[in-house]
Amino acid sequence: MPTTGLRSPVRSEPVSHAGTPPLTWGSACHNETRSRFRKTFNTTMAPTGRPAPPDPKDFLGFDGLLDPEERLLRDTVRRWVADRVLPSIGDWFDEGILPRELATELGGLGLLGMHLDGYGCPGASAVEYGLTCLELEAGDSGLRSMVSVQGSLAMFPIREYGSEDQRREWLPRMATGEVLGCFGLTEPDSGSDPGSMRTTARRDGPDWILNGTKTWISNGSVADVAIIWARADDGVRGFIVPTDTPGFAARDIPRKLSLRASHTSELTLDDVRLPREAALPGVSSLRGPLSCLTEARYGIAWGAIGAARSCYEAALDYAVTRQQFGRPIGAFQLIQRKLVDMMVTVNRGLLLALHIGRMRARGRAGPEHVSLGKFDNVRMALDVARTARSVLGANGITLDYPVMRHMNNLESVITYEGSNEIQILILGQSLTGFQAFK
Ligand code: TGC
Ligand code: FAD
Repeated sequence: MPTTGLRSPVRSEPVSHAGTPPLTWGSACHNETRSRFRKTFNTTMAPTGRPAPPDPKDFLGFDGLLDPEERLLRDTVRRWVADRVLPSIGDWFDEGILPRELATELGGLGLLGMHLDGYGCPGASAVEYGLTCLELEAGDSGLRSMVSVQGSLAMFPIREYGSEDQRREWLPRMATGEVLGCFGLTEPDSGSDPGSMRTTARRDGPDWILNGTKTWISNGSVADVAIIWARADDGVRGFIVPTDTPGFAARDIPRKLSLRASHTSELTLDDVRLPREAALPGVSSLRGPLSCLTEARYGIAWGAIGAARSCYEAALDYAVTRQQFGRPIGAFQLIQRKLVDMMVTVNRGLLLALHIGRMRARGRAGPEHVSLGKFDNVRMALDVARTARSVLGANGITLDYPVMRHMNNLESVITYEGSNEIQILILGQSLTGFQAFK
């Protein structure tokens, strides 16, 4: 499993042309100038002849845009998902479970908190984190959720806003998967509008007392530690709450039709007493939890393509083998139209995610860029899943194929981490300057 540090920035200094006439496109028609141009910019002549036909499962040659370390990581995660998840995921979804030991295995692979630096975290690049989310979600959104919540929502706030003692105490054990975390922001009456939260944190001598209810919390009932956001006298504060603290309780939300291979829980905090050191010292406003969301939304922008890719590939494989009217259904124009739409959409989503990932690696992607990625890639993934479902006919509604499982999962993905309506409003505000939430 490769661990990579920060990449050196892409060359931005101007190319030196000392002693040579300025290079312009007009002059590039001269052979000598053209060869100097190619040398300077390290280009080659476009090869003549027909290139190899595209691979239906990598139409644009996306692999060629990745560096060897990125490909190695991607292949490692893809193989692990194929060996460890795909054979059982239908049953787990059916039974409404995700085995806890997967977290330890993911920790062993270095995938928990992978994009964080230090304290046992590998410091992977934004693209490496994204590719990992993609491959995990090609398995199931519940798996990617487990990793998103652990790395981006539970470990990130400790890394970003925690004290040195808090980082040392929690992060190394969370990176291995020994300790599993959850993130409690949403409440029964505060979903899209977390600023209206009612959970309170009041001081009592050297302690904090937390009261309130959090709901729809991924990993909630299996977590060892919860990051709880609560209203304190000086603003919204984050607290590190061991889940065995008296007054803390978690119960799974039953009868879900989506994200079934994931524990989604309601948390109650009834006079939960915590020492002063449980509060994250680095933030006391909504910026704290909202900044965590940017981290996790970024992973979803990639992850959703994994679900979409899995649906597209299932539909393609089905279309070339399933016979009706004496021919494979893939030979009919209407089915080809669906396959082409899905292929184009998946490829476009990949390029968007990679572009935002490269921007992020250079510190150039803000929350709005991440919202663009989450917004567009999740809606496209849901479209692909619905289309793929139709290609599979009746078989498409079973757990023998991944399609309807992904489709149902994506109904959660389009809602959590800020619904697509909220992403639209974030983007709308960015375009117009007008805030249209309230
Ligand atoms: P607003 O006044 O706009 O902002 C308050 C402060 O936060 C800052 N901020 C951000 N910082 C970093 N990243 C972002 N994305 C940020 N968005 C806002 C902002 O600059 C300000 O900072 P400061 O220093 O000036 O105080 O806040 P608002 O109350 O008007 O809300 C804006 C809105 C609607 C966009 C926000 O509330 C929102 O995003 N709502 C959606 C809620 C949401 O996404 N919840 C997700 C819960 S967690 C979850 O779903 C996990 S699923 C996990 C899984 O299984 O994968
Ligand atoms: P509401 O906010 O009530 O919204 C209902 C509808 O109204 C939505 O379509 C919404 O887009 C729309 N709407 C709301 N406001 C506006 C507006 N201003 N303009 C236009 N439309 C609007 N939360 C956590 O804190 N931690 C977790 O780990 C977590 N995991 C989750 C796992 C799952 C499986 C699910 C389904 C949810 C999870 N959530 C979690 C909660 C999730 O973040 C919320 O469901 C989400 O933020 C939306 O809140 P809500 O469901 O209360 O919907």
